[in-house]
Amino acid sequence: MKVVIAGMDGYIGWPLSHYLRWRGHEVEGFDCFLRRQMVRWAGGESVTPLRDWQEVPFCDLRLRRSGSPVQRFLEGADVVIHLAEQPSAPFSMKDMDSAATTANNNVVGTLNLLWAMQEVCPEAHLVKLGSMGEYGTPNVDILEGEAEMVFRGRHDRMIFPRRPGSFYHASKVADTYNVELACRAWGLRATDIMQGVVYGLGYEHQPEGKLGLTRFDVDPIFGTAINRFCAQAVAEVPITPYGKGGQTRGFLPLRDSLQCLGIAIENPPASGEYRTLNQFEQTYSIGELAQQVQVAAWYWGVASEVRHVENPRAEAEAHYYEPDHQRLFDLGYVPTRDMQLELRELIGVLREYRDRIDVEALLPDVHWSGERRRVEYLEA
Ligand code: USQ
Repeated sequence: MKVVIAGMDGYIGWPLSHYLRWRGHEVEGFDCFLRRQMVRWAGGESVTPLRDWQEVPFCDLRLRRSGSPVQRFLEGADVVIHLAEQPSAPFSMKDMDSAATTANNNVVGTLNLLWAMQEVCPEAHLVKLGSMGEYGTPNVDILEGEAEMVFRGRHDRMIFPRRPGSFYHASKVADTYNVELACRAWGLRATDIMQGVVYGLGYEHQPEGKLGLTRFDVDPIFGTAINRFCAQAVAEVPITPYGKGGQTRGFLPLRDSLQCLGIAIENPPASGEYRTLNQFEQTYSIGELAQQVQVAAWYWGVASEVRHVENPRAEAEAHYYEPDHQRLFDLGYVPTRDMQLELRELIGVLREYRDRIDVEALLPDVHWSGERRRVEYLEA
């Protein structure tokens, strides 16, 4: 199939392009390098060195005009994978400008892509990266797809309710409704992936069989929980669960994210169908993950400390969490390997880049309340 990846320069986009070529697909892609810029604005830098940006064609999804580069890229596409979004919750909660940049980049970019697909490749399959964080942590099970609604004796089926925890996650909710509408109105076919938190940096399918390494951010704006915890262990500073550490999320290794996206592509929905896939391997609490990282670090002889810090976010720190995630397993998803093996590999690679981890910049200073100050460690 001819696959076009919007956002090919990112954490998932670049390894995905290699994975899909290895699966026999013809892959093209583009990026506007916003992620590289924003990480630098936030004072961070990928721990792994980045390839030359000229290896990926430039195209900005937000710039829409007839005959624009976006449309030219989409000509003849069987699948369009949309990863070209600002991915950070803390960035979106920093200030008004960051919230607006998030909404503009994500919501307007997605709308432009939808209109371009409707014009150029209406039969193509859109695979859109959403987030498990769209649902929040409701006190009921989270369904995968529509929910039966019963109100005052009448029934209907509607998209499962959302309660996003940041303006970033809210931008993904807006995307969800826009993509679903495009399927109903124009007959587009789409898979909306509600992805959990991805961790790891290694991927296969490289020339000479070498392990590929994707970009790896560990700063408090663009780094995510497990990746940050591993970097903290390697840098020999405390691992920092926020608050009580009972926050529970779905997680999956990068390799499994690639496998799941491949499965979604190779099993498309029907024309006009809007399909949701909840994409994660297993749920863990943040406190459990800190311990898992401690154990993996110990394999390398590194004794790490876990110290809780005050939680800069507004989120439940102990809650019910039961999201369905059967559909990908039914389509053939087989988790690649044990979390400890993945964490060991990750920590082993990070040890080689130890000097590139900026220890001074690891504690967050963006609070959901609007405050800007470094968080404090909590009493043990
Ligand atoms: N957390 C800590 N300590 C840290 C970093 C994070 O305790 O040093 C906690 C957060 O408070 C939160 C949880 O870990 O409760 C997850 O935070 P995160 O920064 O790893 O991930 P999140 O902000 O939720 O967003 C990430 C990706 C986003 C993706 C999402 C999937 O950046 O693109 O959509 O994971 S999910 O979380 O399921 O929404």
